[in-house]
Amino acid sequence: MLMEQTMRWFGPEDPVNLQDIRQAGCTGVVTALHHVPVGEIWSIEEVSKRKAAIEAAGLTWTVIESLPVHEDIKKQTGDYLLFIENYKQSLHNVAACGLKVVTYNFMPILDWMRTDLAYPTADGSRALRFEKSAFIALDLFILKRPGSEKDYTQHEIAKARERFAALTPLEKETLYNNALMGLPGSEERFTEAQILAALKTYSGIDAAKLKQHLFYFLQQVVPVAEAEGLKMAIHPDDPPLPILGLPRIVSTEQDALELINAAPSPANGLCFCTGSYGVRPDNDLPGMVQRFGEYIHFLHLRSTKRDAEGNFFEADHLDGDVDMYAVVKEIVLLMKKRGVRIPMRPDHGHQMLDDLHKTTQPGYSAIGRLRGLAELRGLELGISRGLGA
Ligand code: DNO
Repeated sequence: MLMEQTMRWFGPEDPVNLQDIRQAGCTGVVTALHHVPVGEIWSIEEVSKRKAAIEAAGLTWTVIESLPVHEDIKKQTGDYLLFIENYKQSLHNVAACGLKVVTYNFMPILDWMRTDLAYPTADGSRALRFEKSAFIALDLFILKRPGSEKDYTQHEIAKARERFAALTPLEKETLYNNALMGLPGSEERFTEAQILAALKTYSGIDAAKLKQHLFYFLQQVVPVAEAEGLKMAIHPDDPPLPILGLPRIVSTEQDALELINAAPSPANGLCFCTGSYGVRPDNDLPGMVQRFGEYIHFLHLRSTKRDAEGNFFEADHLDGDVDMYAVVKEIVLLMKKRGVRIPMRPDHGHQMLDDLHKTTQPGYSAIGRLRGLAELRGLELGISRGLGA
């Protein structure tokens, strides 16, 4: 029994089309209604239309990535009760259309973040990278976030100052755009004034409070998901550490355990992203697969390579700090035990070969993901046969 192989598809506007994804060897896609504003209800009509288009291309759609959570729910401000009701209605509607897994995240304001979208690797392909000094330079010297210097050590500030001094105006602009003008899948773009204003709205919300808000949200929506036969799958923070003074609450095994315990149900589960959790050396990934077993409903397989300064870049899928063999082995054993195929996608990929000459979506070009998928599929088949699974 092998994982269900999918790729992320951003909808009709995606330069990588459904046929490309099928030719990569996938049987399905994961996608979202990106045109529906965050907080609004996903209607049965819109979901079925999208599903029919995917099925017409010979693919399936069972995993949503993402059904986004409105900022008011994260802050418990404004119309958050209404947005929770809308979320529940969307769950009813997507279940009525036969969807099975709902990926979401609870990262305040910003979804995933990188400082460099074209980091040259040794073989000439381009990777996504998070460079700590560049990020701190952005925070301290470009955004000038009030109070930001309290978040860093003297050593970090000195390094960031040096880094900032060496940046050309164009490099400063690129850094800003990379970090704050929205990576694929995140619906947000911020001017400097907008991001500073948004950050201010979190001033009274620390990690403990944000956790309470997440737990409240789960206690509301998980029973609906369970009754509808849906599985909720929370994506971890990426990177898994506080940024711009914002609390981050899904970064470690302990965080994941607490959120599951807050609304215990098989419907309250995880999107196990090895790339995000794997940035922290204190996350034992194969052990987490063992211990979270029945709560893992979707897999993002990707590896990062970190250094002592707190930088990381996205390595090839079978390289870097993630022991992908050990992770995939645990997944094979888990699926055997549970008797289910867990959907996976090769997460991100390098920009390489012909894609180097194309305008591609950072992390989501076709060929790099195809390489990742091919390697992961081979790894899984070998492990699976070897174990007689
Ligand atoms: C980045 C993605 C995330 C993810 C969301 C899920 O490549 O993994 O944007 O889709 O955080 O809600």
